[in-house]
Amino acid sequence: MILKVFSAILLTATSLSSLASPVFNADNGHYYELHTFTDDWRLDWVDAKSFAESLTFLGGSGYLATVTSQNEDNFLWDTLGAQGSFLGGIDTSGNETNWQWVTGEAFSYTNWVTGEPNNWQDGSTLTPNNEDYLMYWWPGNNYTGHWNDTNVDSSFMDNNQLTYTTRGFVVEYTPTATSPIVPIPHSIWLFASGILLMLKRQKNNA
Ligand SMILES: [Ca+2]
Ligand SMILES: [Ca+2]
Ligand SMILES: [Ca+2]
Repeated sequence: MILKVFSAILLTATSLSSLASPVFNADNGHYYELHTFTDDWRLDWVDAKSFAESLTFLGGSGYLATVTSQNEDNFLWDTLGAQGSFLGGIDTSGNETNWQWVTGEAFSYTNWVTGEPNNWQDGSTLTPNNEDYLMYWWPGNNYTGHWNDTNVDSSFMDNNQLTYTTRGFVVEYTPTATSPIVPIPHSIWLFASGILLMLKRQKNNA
């Protein structure tokens, strides 16, 4: 019985610690994690927002990342490697006059690619949805580290091929707990279950 319980705990510990840990930004005390789309898993900006808000870490709810300073911007691009990811900005006006962060923080710091936001091909046959959602652009001349407005799922037709400009999204956490929860190393669980096994054998032999 005890062994069964320990096996269950061991299994739980293994699956918990296989999750990627959010990355800490010492400048503002926030944590960030990159979620990358696959061939089988892709979300539009609205669903990515809901997904982010369903997550918690250290007592704080997740949200699509808000980039409110040069430091945070540099951290996301350089340390997290967030190029090509959705961010938590939305143009609620549809005409570039009311960009907002999902958290309600002031949309005062900006870092657009020159010429963006540009509502590229809004409503055309290439991109039926309007460009009202924020993403990091990809590295390149004048693009590196900068922002682009894209449509809700970042899709467009490229030579008759459905193509997406985003490869994922960034979740940010503002922790309310003071210290990270340190996962118990596998070796300790293995050691504990080994001891229990040994005790059981001794009892059976007695
Ligand atoms: Ca932020
Ligand atoms: Ca727009
Ligand atoms: Ca654009």
